[in-house]
Amino acid sequence: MVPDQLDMMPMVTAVFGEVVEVRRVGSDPVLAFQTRNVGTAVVGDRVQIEKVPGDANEVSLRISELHERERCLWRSSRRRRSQLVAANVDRLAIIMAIDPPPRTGLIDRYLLATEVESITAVIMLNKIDLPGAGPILDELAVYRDLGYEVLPVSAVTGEGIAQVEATLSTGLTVLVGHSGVGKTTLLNLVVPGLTLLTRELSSATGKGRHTTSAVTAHPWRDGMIADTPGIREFGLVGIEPERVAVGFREIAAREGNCRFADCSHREEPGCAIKEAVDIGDIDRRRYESFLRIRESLEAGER
Ligand SMILES: Nc1nc2c(ncn2[C@@H]2O[C@H](COP(=O)(O)OP(=O)(O)OP(=O)(O)O)[C@@H](O)[C@H]2O)c(=O)[nH]1
Ligand SMILES: [Mg+2]
Ligand SMILES: [Zn+2]
Repeated sequence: MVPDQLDMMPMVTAVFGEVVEVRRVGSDPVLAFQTRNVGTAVVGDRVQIEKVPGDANEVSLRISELHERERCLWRSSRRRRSQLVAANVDRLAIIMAIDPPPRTGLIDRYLLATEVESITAVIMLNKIDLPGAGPILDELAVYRDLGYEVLPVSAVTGEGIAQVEATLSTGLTVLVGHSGVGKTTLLNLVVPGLTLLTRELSSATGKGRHTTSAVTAHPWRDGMIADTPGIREFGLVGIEPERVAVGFREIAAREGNCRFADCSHREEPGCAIKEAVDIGDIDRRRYESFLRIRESLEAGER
């Protein structure tokens, strides 16, 4: 459940190495030094700040306390084994686009990460001004059937933006997805006066410049919205293979009906999950995605 109001405790909204930006809803941001014995802050961290004792003219601030984290968004990749992207996340906005096209397997991974941490998830399909939106929305219908909000939007025509503004108006939302789907463009459109650099395509190289390189959070109505760098892969962190069903509502809801309590939903007789797939009550692609993620975790993805 996303709270209506963020608490008044200062929140880390950007991290620049030794210095972090901290703000409360309704106040201007301040800069504060990290303190080694307190731990390394990430966006979303709730902190206490204090004046650095010393020269009376100095108004340096530092973090004196880092509060316990809840609802963490972790990820790993080939380059970095595991990384805390943001803490105290209320909502994950999974941004897909017509181009680059969605990868449903990536959506399933994000949904697993949110269900495990009790983070609310919404799915946005951006760039619906481009041709090909119809079939992609059909493909995403399975998520709506599962109870997730699916918002078709276009940052170019403005279609669906009012709904995005309303949906993201409370709590800390983190925008995630592939590079180039339009996360920063959407955020600039929602938050008045925000002018984060977005990716312009260079006609010479066809490669994007100004892709987002850091996590930064920005106030919007009663909440905050954080932009993140686009990802190529979303490696799961700290999830045991046995828990993958937590991320698949349609599987979790039927697990108790399998003949064997420890059913892996692969070859066992009396498997309620396979039966539901066979009669079309569970989407076959989602079931295969479930098996794939589980196998990947069993093979040692961390
Ligand atoms: N046609 C169309 N283009 C869009 C739309 N939204 C964004 N774009 C374009 O998509 C490109 C990428 O946009 P960004 O906002 O930089 O994408 P991003 O997801 O922030 O990318 P990273 O920062 O690399 O993760 C830019 O050229 C935008 O102008 C849209 O709704 N329709
Ligand atoms: Mg960006
Ligand atoms: Zn089973």
